[in-house]
Amino acid sequence: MRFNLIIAAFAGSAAAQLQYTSTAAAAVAAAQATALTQSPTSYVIGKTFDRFVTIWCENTDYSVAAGDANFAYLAQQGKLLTNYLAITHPSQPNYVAAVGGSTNGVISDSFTRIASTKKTIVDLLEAKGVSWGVYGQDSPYSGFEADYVNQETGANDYVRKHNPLISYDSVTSDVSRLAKIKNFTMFDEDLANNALPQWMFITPNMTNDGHDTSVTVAGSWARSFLTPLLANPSFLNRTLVLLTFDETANYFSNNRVFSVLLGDAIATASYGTSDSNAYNHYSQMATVENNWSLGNLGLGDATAAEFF
Ligand SMILES: *[C@@H]1O[C@H](CO)[C@@H](O)[C@H](O)[C@H]1NC(C)=O
Ligand SMILES: *[C@@H]1O[C@H](CO)[C@@H](O)[C@H](O)[C@H]1NC(C)=O
Ligand SMILES: *[C@@H]1O[C@H](CO)[C@@H](O)[C@H](O)[C@H]1NC(C)=O
Ligand SMILES: CC(=O)N[C@H]1CO[C@H](CO)[C@@H](O)[C@@H]1O
Repeated sequence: MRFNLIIAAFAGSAAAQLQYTSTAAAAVAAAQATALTQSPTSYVIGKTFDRFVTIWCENTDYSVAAGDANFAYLAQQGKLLTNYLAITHPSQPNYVAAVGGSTNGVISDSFTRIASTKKTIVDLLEAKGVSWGVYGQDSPYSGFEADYVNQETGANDYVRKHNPLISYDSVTSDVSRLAKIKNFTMFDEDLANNALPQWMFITPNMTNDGHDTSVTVAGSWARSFLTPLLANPSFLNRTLVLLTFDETANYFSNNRVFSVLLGDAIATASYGTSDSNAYNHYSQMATVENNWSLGNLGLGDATAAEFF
């Protein structure tokens, strides 16, 4: 896995690209065949929801997302949060913070590892028996720790920096935790088997999250991904969904990102309404921690406002 990452770092030149696709493809195929993958389920009853799902798109200012027809449509299917701020720039520390209550000193998108003494929401969830999973679109196998390009076009596809847990040694040093860091093939399988976990973080690929494309692509993807799920009882079973963005594109703004709460945990009477309370990425942790009485990490999660 480290080997793939090193190869990926050379992927800039055409020759290196070729080396990447041939060498890494063989290594990936071998690992794909043996990678441990796990989908344990649980039904720990929460106070207001029994499942939490967050879906992250990329690099879009609030007003730009609000102006997209599909994001605007989704806001009508739930409650819009009009004062939700990302934590920082660039991407990676926002993902890291949303599960660890702190950016843990991460200030860039470069390869990073966070010391095993640093805890995450996973420690709290596991202590109470709440199942969890990360689904990263186009990751080639469960527990993959590097970056992965589209094997036909060479385009950036799955990236480590958008995976919230993969930089934490407390996660990657544990094979059964790595086995719960999966791809969308596994999401489809888990959904079909009614084996989705109670807490999940979903990262679309670099096309669908808008990173390498536009808000139009991200909005269209989000609507098409969510619409069938919001009608599927093996997804929607006292479920709270938070659709958000990692950060704004404009580094000189207050980092306000367009965020919508969806799912049957939201009363239909509040569909199409908005909430102007101050939230941030730590609010996801605060909400989940209170819902299942998980305690907290004593970091950003301990002081953030919870949703509702
Ligand atoms: C997704 O992960 C599973 C489990 O490791 C693997 O078998 C499958 O081939 C992966 N799907 C894709 C499209 O790479
Ligand atoms: C991302 O996924 C979509 C399918 O949802 C696919 O069409 C697109 O090619 C993928 N992006 C990359 C870079 O492979
Ligand atoms: C919904 O959740 C309950 C427990 O809260 C569980 O018993 C039931 O099997 C779930 N239904 C589906 C369709 O997942
Ligand atoms: C998000 C959520 O469900 N919050 C609730 C968690 O439980 C506390 C205490 O019962 C409520 O006050 C919150 O509204």
